[in-house]
Amino acid sequence: MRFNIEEILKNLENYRPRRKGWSWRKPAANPKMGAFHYHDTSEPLKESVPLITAHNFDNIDPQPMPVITTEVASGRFEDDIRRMRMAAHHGADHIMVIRTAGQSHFDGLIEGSPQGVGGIPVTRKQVRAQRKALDMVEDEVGRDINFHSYVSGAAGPDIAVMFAEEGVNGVHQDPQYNVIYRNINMVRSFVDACESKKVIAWAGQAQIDGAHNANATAREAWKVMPELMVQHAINSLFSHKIGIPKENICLSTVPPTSTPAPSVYMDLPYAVALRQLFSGYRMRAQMHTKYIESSTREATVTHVLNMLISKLTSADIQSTITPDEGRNVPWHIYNIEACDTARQTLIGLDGLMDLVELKKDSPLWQTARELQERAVLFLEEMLEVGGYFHAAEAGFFVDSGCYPERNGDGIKREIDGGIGAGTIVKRESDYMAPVTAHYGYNNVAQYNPAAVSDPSILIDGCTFEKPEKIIYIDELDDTDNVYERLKDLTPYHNGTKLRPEMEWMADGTVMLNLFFPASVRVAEAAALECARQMNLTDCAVIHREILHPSEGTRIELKGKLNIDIDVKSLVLPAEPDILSDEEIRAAISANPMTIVCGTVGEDEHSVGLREIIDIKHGGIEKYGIKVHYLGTSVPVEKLVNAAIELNATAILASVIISHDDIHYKNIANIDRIAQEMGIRNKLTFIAGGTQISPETATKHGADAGFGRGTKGNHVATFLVKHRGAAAPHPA
Ligand code: Z98
Repeated sequence: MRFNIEEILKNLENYRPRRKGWSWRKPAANPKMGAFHYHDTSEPLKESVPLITAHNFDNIDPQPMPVITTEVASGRFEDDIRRMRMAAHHGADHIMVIRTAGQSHFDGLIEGSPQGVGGIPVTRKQVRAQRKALDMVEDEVGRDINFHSYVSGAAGPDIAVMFAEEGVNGVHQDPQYNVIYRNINMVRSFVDACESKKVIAWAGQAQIDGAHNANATAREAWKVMPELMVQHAINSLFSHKIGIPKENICLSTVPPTSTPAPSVYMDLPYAVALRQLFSGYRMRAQMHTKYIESSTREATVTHVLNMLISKLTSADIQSTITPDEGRNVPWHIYNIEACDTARQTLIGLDGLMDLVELKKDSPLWQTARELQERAVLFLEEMLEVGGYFHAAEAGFFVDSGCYPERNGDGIKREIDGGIGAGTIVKRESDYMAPVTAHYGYNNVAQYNPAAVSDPSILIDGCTFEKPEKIIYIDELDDTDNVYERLKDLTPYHNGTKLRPEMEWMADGTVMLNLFFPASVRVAEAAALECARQMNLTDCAVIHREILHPSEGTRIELKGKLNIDIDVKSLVLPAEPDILSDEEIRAAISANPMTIVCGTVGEDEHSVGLREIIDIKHGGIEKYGIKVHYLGTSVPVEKLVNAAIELNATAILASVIISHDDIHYKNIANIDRIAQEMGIRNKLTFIAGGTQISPETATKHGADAGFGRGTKGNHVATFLVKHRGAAAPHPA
């Protein structure tokens, strides 16, 4: 059953999260699944969509140990809910909601669910609706789903409080992100971070830092390895000192480089150095994004190499980023593909470290040591210049030299500059705030000594203890709200109408893959013209790739197909009735079967028949059927005689040549001769060939006819069923 979005939106004002805090996966109690023994798997899901190849393996769906993240970035929360559910069934248990508005620029909490013009912020309403939906998803998959967004910007502490109230389980929080990337005043950012981190600690949330952004911003990403460690160090120790337990502090680590660089040779020593320096903290591994462009193939390899590093070292959370960040196509399919890439790779690498070890006498350790030394020197120089604020002012960060080299191109921020400069005032000596999870001194003892450890008793509990005190504000805008967005979509939501979709219900978006023997510019123009002639609107090229400068270019294009399919009007072809391989094998083993076959008349085309027979391509031999292949141009009498001699169950006649209807005439001949010989009712007679229509073949006397697209299992299923039916042929 589909989720009913309107039902989820009902009564949101009274929704309360049913749990708080982060959940890690539990190791599998049973290391066996199907035919296999696993080494580092977690508890399986109650309901899931296994990997596409799983049908060959009893549909098992082993789950790796790291929490798997998917980034949901379409912005429309009502559509993201459906994506979250799909992702959870593909193994994601960490749903990160990307705000599409650059929310760090807002100086307060936004209410309702506005889309605005500059993107979509995260609001209480959407957090509530999504957390409520995720409760339902948790029940389906039988695993906790961690919900996550960002505590950054000038409104960071407001957001932190709202997230703690609403049961958000994980957050990014790193004041360095504000300073470097959003130019928010550094003093304000660190003071705000103290408040936010207290709240994060209270809510039991996992915290991810922002160091990876340096890697994604630096001119040459691999040069900032020492700085990345410094950024991790600043945020990790700061957070721990404020009260977040180490096991909830996650370093956001990204392999510093990408191929065609010798990436593992460079990334592995970095990964080792980081894990040595920060033992006790958690690793959130994310693929490198700076060099991701628009090829899903390329991004997938980057992702897989990232997971190789994770396996060779460690990862507590494995992120999966789709190429969205490079080309703004935040589509359902890419979330699901990336979750599957993670599941497939991590399970594929199960037990790796039981088999291999990192070579002791290799450059690995030396390079790791050197990186650590560079990071320590960086910290020492920060102390020399007067601490973080002065270092940030002097442009220490995101400099493209590998410290201690400097290129002088670091991002410089002024201690007194940026958004919110001058807004920090010293607390009065009798400052008092009757709230839970508050940083710094708080003169509550004068009112009630018990309030020292629990200040909110002074107001009979704050919103953390008394959620009924939260003021829930619904949509404020009459035209820009979820109900308006849902209005015309009922037939799509209830499944009576269909329109193709990539991110939002019935958005009409489709993707075309085209190849032209032309240069990029010509291919692009040709692709757009094709799309126009296919009646697509809003077309844009989303990926271009030269396969050869003069032989051709591949183009991926998106567009909108504004047509509706009335589901009732669809004519669904009957499902082919195919037995499973196991069922066919069991039937043949219980009752062995011999068949004779050949191409008949003057027909030399044997390839199709061989494909139906040969084990190599899944032919009927693989089920244990004994096949006597009589060759090509076999006279029809010979086929029938061979069937009698070998006491065969069936004749398979391949008839390709069709002029003068010779193929059907030969079918009729085989039927007639078999009847004359008195064996027709004991035989199964199948005719096959590219020009064969099943109906005409049976009209001419065959028991079945198989045309184009036939596979061994189709024929084997018929053989088993027809023998089982054993209805005597009318003489
Ligand atoms: C990730 N792919 O880390 P705005 N704070 C930190 C961030 O890293 C980010 C924000 C805030 C990345 C996702 N990260 C991008 C430390 C963003 C976001 O104001 O919404 O842009 O803040 O998973």
